[in-house]
Amino acid sequence: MVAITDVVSLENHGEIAVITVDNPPVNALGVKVRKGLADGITAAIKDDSVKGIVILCKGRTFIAGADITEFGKPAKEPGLNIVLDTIENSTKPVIPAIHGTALGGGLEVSMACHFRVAVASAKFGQPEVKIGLIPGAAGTQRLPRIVGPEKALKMIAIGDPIDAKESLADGLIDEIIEGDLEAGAIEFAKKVLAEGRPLKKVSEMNEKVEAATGNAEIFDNFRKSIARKTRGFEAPEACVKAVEASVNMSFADGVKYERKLFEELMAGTQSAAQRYAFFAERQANKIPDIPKDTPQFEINKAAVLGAGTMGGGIAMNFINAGIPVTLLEVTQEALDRGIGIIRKNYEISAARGRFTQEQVEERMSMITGTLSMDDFSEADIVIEAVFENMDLKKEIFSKLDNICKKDAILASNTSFLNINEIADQTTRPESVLGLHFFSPANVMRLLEMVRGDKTSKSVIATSMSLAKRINKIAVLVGVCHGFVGNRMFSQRTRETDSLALEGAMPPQVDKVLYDFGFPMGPFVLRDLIGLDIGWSKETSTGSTIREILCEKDRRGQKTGAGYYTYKKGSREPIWDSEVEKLIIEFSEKKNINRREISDEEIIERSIYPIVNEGAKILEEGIATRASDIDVIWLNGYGWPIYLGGPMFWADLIGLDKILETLKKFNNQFGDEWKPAPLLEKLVKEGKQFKDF
Ligand code: 3H9
Repeated sequence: MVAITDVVSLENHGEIAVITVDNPPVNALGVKVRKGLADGITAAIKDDSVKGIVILCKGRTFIAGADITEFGKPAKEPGLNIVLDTIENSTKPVIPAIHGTALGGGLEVSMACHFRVAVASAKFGQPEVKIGLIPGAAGTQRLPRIVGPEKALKMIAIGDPIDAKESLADGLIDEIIEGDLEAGAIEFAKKVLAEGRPLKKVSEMNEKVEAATGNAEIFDNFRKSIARKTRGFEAPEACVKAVEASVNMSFADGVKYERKLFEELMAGTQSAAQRYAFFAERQANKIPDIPKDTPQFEINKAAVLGAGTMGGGIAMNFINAGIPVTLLEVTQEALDRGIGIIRKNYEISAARGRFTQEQVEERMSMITGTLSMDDFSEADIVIEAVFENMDLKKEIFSKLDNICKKDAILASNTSFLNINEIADQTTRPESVLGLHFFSPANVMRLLEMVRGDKTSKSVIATSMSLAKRINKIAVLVGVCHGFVGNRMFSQRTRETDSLALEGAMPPQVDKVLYDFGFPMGPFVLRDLIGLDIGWSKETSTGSTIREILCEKDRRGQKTGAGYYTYKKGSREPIWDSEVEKLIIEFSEKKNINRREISDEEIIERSIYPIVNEGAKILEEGIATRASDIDVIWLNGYGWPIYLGGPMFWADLIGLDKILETLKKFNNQFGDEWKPAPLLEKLVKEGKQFKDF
């Protein structure tokens, strides 16, 4: 075996040369891999004893793409397109042997080869759009030539991978290898040689793109189909344009056009934000004082206390991951209702073709309903999801302490309350932590993990692994009222309420924040969640607009009216003069002089206090890093990923500009606007949140 570079080697197996890439963790196409591939192929071509070439990867996956950490830095030679030309122009067949994921540049390498083989579990995709880019090494030109422009549009502009079976049917691979991949790929290469198969150069396969020439409808229809989902994003449209070029331009011109679009996106802030988010999510897993080898507990059985919307959603996460759940309610009626809703959710998924009726039954068989906490004695983890009442939670944890086995993790789904107080009700506060799921808990990916003063490292390490298993993105935070997400969010709620009273009616505020990139405005969101959460008729004093609306039985979408009204069966908010009148009267009663409020002020008033609170949270050590706060906002609060999260966005806007505005509002509106000392410090030192 010959080492070509540190990470690429070459070994001849008779007449077949095998080039092996070994660049953990995901064999990304860093400069050493690119150089190794180019030099390895050149060496194999020069070697007369070699008749065919196989490209193989060590470790968990085939090449999973370009090395994203190299992006935004000066390019190093050889560029990937040069490597791909070397491969495609080889006079000897080149065949990638694919396992794991051939993604991005990895798929582009494969498509420059003459044939492709893979194991049955392999996946293939061009996910660049998810980091705000388009494929940059001819992927937008080669993929349509193999799978056709329509399929290529989906794969490139949406970015989801396809499996080996589908790839075989589409001609993206030539054979699925059963058994040993390397041996199978060598066998395949020998077969190609024995049969004297002509070398397929994808760049010259024009049949599928020519068939679509002049058919602009393909692209128009596709644009329409993704418009809603891709609102605000730049990369999807660039993907469509590049695939369109594969139909309307020569291969060489298409590659040049693709490069231009790729470079424009690479230089923009959206891709920078999306790449930041990619690494931020992975960084959140790493907790400075909890090493990777921290001992963990086994989690095979879960228990959930409370079968309401939240408890039911939480239970579904475990079931989906194959972990059986015991679900507790106080009455048989509530239990039946809760389990009924879970079944209904699964049935809806089955009706949409996500899984079979048999799988619905299989999942349902993993839930055991109970009215007795004694049935929690075998659970490895218990999650309490009852309503937010400290006394009730204390009582529950004291009981759990008596019933649950030693080493069981005792978690509360509280979204505001003090985990330390709850933990102190038990004789094992080290086993207690907060696991704050977001509604709907079976859909939302964020899990805010709250570390109590005494929570053990093993409990945190186990919970982090468990989060991955149940497909959540976990972020560890400390104890404070509302933790990170809700503490910051309540700043926005306060300000949007004030804005309405000062002159910006809900439709204006909603439009500004929707245009900013949130999935919906704050008042529409409140109508959706329900205005009556935490409200009761008995204690209502009509002291806020929300209370007045609830008193009028305008409790949100579910009652057909909240801030807006809704026609039966429709989610379309309709502005209502009655609410307008009510807000104006309320302003008058409070002696608030209504005025015209600019859209710019709405952004400053509703987003800057989020940033300011984030700075306080960082300073207090409630969040480990600014990027953790951003992961929370991206995955739990609908912050648009192309703006990176509030802390990333603040760095982009300029901390000095934000500080200046906070000071202005501090004079105008009072202490709530006092700038966080950390913000002042960073500005003074010319630093950003990312430096903290
Ligand atoms: C591209 O290819 C552009 C081309 O058109 C060429 C243009 C010229 N680079 O996710 P995991 C790290 S753009 C650098 O936890 P999993 C990751 O940070 C690229 N590092 O594992 C993590 O590091 P750490 C197109 C990367 O098993 C570790 O690998 N490709 C890259 O759950 C493990 O990652 C993509 O967008 C990378 N490309 O999932 C694919 N990828 O351990 C992006 C991963 O220090 N990657 N790392 O935290 C993925 O989707 C997933 O990582 C993958 C594995 C499915 C591969």
